[in-house]
Amino acid sequence: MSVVSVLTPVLVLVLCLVMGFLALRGRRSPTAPAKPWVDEDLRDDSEEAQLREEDEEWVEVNQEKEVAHVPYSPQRHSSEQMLQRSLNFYELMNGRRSVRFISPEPVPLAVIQNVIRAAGTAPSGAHTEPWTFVVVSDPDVKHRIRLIVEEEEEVNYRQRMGDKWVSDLAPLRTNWIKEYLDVTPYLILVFKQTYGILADNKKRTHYYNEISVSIACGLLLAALQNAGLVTVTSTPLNCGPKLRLLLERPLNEKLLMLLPVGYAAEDATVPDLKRKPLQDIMVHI
Ligand code: IYR
Repeated sequence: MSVVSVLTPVLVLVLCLVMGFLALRGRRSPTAPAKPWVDEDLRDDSEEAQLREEDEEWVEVNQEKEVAHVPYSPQRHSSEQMLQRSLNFYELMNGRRSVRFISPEPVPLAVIQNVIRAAGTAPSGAHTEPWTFVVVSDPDVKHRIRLIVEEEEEVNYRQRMGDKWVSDLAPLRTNWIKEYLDVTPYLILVFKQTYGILADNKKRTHYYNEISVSIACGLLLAALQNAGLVTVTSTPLNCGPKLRLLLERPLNEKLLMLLPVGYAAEDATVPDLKRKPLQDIMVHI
């Protein structure tokens, strides 16, 4: 028997072992995507865009509505008043912090309705107002949301986010356990509507829907701060489809943000972060 034929089974075995090892390693640490923070569910649906061409179900945004243009003269202030008002508003907003320790103390629903009214004043592409704010106070639904979010976030922290992201977050002391989802009086789940559905079931394009809803979220945060309430802008990666199903939202709605809302807990703490000074964020030309 030649040396080669004696060695062949050994070589095959070694080859199998190496391939098996590589396969297992690949499964344990899947290659991290280039941008792990991009939620697949939030991507603009390219299939939908292609269908749009042939689909006769779509209508022009303001097809049937003749919109009148009316005079508009907003209130003006003297320079001194403007200076004072802008400083007051800056100071109010500078006191805003992302808070993860929220009190269970009840908050009047009318306040939540008003902050959502304020969010709904945001500008939007072609005035399509592509937002839905789902307010949850039912303890059972809040708990189910918590279970969905914690299950996904554990996978996010352990696998999807990767070491660099997790270590970048270390100063914030966050993890996948989200007690605030059970505790806070309200959860506001902000959905972007990727397209509109009219009463006759025709669809209409929601231009810049993610930017529009993000602006609305900014106003919502300012309105909460103004009311003396706190929140944390959570964006639970990969939870969108399950939460959409749980909350019985239609397919054109994608979860952009989940905001637990209430008073700050008495023993709440926040990381001692500093904001960039004006000269680092403003360029005057
Ligand atoms: N969504 C996770 C992780 C997280 C990500 C960023 I970027 C933060 O600024 C904070 C947390 C979580 O909510 O824990």
